[in-house]
Amino acid sequence: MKFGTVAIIGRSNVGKSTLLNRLLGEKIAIVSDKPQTTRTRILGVTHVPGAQIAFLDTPGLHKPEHLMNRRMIRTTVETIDEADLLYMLMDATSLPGPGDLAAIKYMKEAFTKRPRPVILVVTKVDLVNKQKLLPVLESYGKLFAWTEVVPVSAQADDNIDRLLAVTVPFLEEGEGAYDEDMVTDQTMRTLAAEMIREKVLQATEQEVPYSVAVEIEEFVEEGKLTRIRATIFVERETQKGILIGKQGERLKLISTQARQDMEEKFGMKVFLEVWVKVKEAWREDERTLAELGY
Ligand SMILES: Nc1nc2c(ncn2[C@@H]2O[C@H](COP(=O)(O)OP(=O)(O)OP(=O)(O)O)[C@@H](O)[C@H]2O)c(=O)[nH]1
Ligand SMILES: [Mg+2]
Repeated sequence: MKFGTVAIIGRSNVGKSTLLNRLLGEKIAIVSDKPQTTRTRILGVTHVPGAQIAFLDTPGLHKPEHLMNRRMIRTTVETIDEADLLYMLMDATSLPGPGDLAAIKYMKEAFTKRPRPVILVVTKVDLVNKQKLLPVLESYGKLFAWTEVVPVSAQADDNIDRLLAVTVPFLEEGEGAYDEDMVTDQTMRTLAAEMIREKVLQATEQEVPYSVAVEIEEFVEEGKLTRIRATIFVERETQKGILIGKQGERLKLISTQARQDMEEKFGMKVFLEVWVKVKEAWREDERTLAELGY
């Protein structure tokens, strides 16, 4: 039996969480087209013949502007430090940019302290044709002495099996650290909060996605029905208005979509009540960040 931890790292929006979900064959991390979707470290455990792999999804490496963002970066740096192996993600639809170079800098710092395999995973290859892919792979390939380079599409499930196959030889001999049936360390409450946040990110633009946090106030299982009461925090009155929408339309859509996801994931009927509250500058507030688990 082999076991190892693999940190999935890279700049915001490269497709880390989409890859994690694909590697597990189950959606446990929320995904959106807005940068800074993932705010915490997310554990996902999978089994392949002869091995257990613990994947750690991380917040994207970006320039931190608020205390929350500094926490996010710290989380990623700590996760890089503890992982046995790194997947560094780069986006096939663009050439290396400042965000990628900054991400590589973080990786190199950890690598210098403790060298270990770093696999370059070039993502979203479904979006580029074969001729365009070669020069992209070449320019990313030059940025570091990568252990392996694996182009994948997490969305189209392309080459994921190859990524797993090149990973297994680098794992150490040993028993898995987690129970056979454990998939993630997130509680149902956390999953529920994240499902709501995902719908908010998908339904809003500009600064709203960054200003939103979700807290579960009540989570009660009553026989076949689960009663969930959640609060969405925003930073300003105007954001509250946007979130609620004309005659409450947007909030209704967000909660309906989130409830459907919960019912599917938890396999039970859900009664979901969602409130919106203004909490000024919560992203700078130690206590609120701690309460939210950031
Ligand atoms: N076409 C295509 N889109 C992808 C693929 N992987 C991710 N995406 C899209 O890219 C966007 C970002 O995906 P995420 O998985 O949230 O990216 P992330 O790196 O986790 O982002 P942060 O958590 O914000 O750092 C979403 O709109 C995804 O649907 C892929 O393989 N193909
Ligand atoms: Mg993510």
